[in-house]
Amino acid sequence: MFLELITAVVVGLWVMLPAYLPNSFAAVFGGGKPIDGGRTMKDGRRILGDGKTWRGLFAGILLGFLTGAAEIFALRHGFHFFGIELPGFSATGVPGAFDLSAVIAILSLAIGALLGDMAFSFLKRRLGLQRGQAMPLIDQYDFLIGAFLLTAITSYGWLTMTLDWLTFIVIIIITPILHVGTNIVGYWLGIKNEPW
Ligand code: CTP
Ligand code: MG
Ligand code: K
Repeated sequence: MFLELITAVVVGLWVMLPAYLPNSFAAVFGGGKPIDGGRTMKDGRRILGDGKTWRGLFAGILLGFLTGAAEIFALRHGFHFFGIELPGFSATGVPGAFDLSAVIAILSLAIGALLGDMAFSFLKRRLGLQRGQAMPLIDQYDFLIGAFLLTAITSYGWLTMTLDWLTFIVIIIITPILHVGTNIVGYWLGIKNEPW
């Protein structure tokens, strides 16, 4: 049971890395022109706000893609985690296969994460929350919801083949912990404006 749990944590982190990194790197490389162009809606509030920028979006997508590509490259060279077999991203199930299905899965994890983050910023603005104001649970899960949704749409077969229920539940439990942890570090380093 203990080994199963460790395996689920390692596999979960491995598979979600192309979704986790875009989010953190949007905060590092973000800034500049906001995606909503500064526009407001009828409620008088910004569509998305200054926290969602083109640079953050594209830096995130690029970094997510490069992360996934690096993981595939590592698998091709026989990388494993202390004997734990790591899954690939291709629907063929072959670790290290860098085909169209793998590219689609990686991009879906990265783009889905950033779109989820954007969608919930839209919701936060409609609820009257300022940019950066905390919305517990949503701030920790927005990108994960987006990543799972888009990946389920484009790569459902790969997703169900790769994540068993235990790994899926482990991802849901560790994601907010990781998110809060990295944001506190980002805040100390002066990268994040708020520690959430
Ligand atoms: N960021 C960005 N572009 C994105 C996403 C994030 O530039 N598409 C950067 C912004 O500098 C943002 C930071 O990453 O401030 C942290 O992201 P997040 O916490 O999601 O944004 P908030 O500033 O908290 O804004 P919101 O209230 O809309 O979530
Ligand atoms: Mg925030
Ligand atoms: K967010």
